Amino acid sequence: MYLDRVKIFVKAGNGGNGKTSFHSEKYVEKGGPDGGDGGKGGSIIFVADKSVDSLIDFRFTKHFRAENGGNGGSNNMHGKNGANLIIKVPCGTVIRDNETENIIADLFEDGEKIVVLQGGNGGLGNARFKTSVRQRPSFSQTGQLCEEKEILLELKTIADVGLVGFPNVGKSTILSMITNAKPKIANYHFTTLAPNIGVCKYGNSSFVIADIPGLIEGASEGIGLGHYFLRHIERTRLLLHVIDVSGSEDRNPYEDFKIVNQELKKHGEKVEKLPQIVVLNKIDLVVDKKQISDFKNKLSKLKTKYEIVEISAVANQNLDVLLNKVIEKLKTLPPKQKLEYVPFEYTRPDPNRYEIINHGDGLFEIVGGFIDELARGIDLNDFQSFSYFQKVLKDKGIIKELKRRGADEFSTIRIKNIDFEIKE
Ligand SMILES: Nc1nc2c(ncn2[C@@H]2O[C@H](COP(=O)(O)OP(=O)(O)OP(=O)(O)O)[C@@H](O)[C@H]2O)c(=O)[nH]1
Ligand SMILES: [Mg+2]
Repeated sequence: MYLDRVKIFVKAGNGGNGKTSFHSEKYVEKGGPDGGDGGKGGSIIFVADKSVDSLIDFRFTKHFRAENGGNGGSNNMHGKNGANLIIKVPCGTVIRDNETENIIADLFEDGEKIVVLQGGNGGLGNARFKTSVRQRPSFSQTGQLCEEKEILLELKTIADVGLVGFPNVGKSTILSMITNAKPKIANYHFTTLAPNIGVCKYGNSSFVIADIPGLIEGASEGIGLGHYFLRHIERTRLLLHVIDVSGSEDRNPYEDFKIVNQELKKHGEKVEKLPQIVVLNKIDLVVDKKQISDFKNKLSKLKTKYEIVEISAVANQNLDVLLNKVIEKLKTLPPKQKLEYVPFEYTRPDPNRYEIINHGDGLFEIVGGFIDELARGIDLNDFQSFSYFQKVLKDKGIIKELKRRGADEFSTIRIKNIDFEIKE
């Protein structure tokens, strides 16, 4: 099975918790706070790797989690940072957020990487909350939690040249003759069931060429193997439209040419507009040369002008002519390009923003990134922690804002799942 589109789940590591502890030593009473900070969680990083050529590794492994940060320890011991998780994908993998289908990255070049999810920050240990008036803070902060995200990996092969045409016309044979690829070749339709890629080295030039399954009438409606695999030639620069000009299967080569072009058109503008070199294959089987001139005549009457090369792939006839043409043509074409997209990023709520929601009946709820962050450090059963929390609300102007919105000492203030009252 060829896998070129797959959903997976990724999660960055949570931050480790800060520690609440006090220095203890024989004969030393009431040592100061010495709780260390939690470590940072590992991030999820994708990297394009040329040694990976499909998404098959993701067939059964669907969940990827980076390591959590370690908790802080006594003696100001910092928690261990969680290891990043590096996930290798083939060059040409487009990474999307599954929910919105927004593109996060198009990993194009070997070694290109992207941090898709940042690991959570570690919580601060109680030593960090020591002030002149709070000598022995009895609270610390918990680590930042990270959500799991569902992402979509889609392989859009990067090749300079794409081979298209009806089944059995000799596409894979051409690939096998001009590259080191060893595709399956046989005298029946749909021998090729998934894209094959090869590198053609010729003289001082080289290019990457992709062979995809044959197209038949109705491919865009899913007939045959459908047009599914056309995504692998979407970002080629040039197509070789291969024709069995001998009509060896009692087919009409010109009809085939029109049908395949129709199917390319239905797949979309990008593929339709790609320049084509028309490759008339199997000339070794052509008895009456008129077959070739008829085909060429018909082509010459079309608005689009095509370059035509006559070859026999099995007899290795004129393949050098073809290669010279391809290399010359590629020189005139724009380089391979990434998709055009505005990169989508997973963001955490802004840690400075908050919002007050008046639910009526004296209930006010405060939400937002500022509250998320603050809530990591509150233990309402702890007097000190609660006082610290009220102070932060006051310093930030939130108490004032609550009052302006109509809250008084009888109102219930809610953050997360905690209710409390304003204390003067
Ligand atoms: N006589 C002759 N036979 C050829 C030539 N090129 C390919 N063939 C034969 O045509 C048959 C089909 O070749 P493939 O290369 O598998 O064709 P394909 O276009 O990849 O076919 P699908 O993968 O099924 O779409 C094989 O039996 C080849 O040996 C040629 O130039 N001359
Ligand atoms: Mg084939």
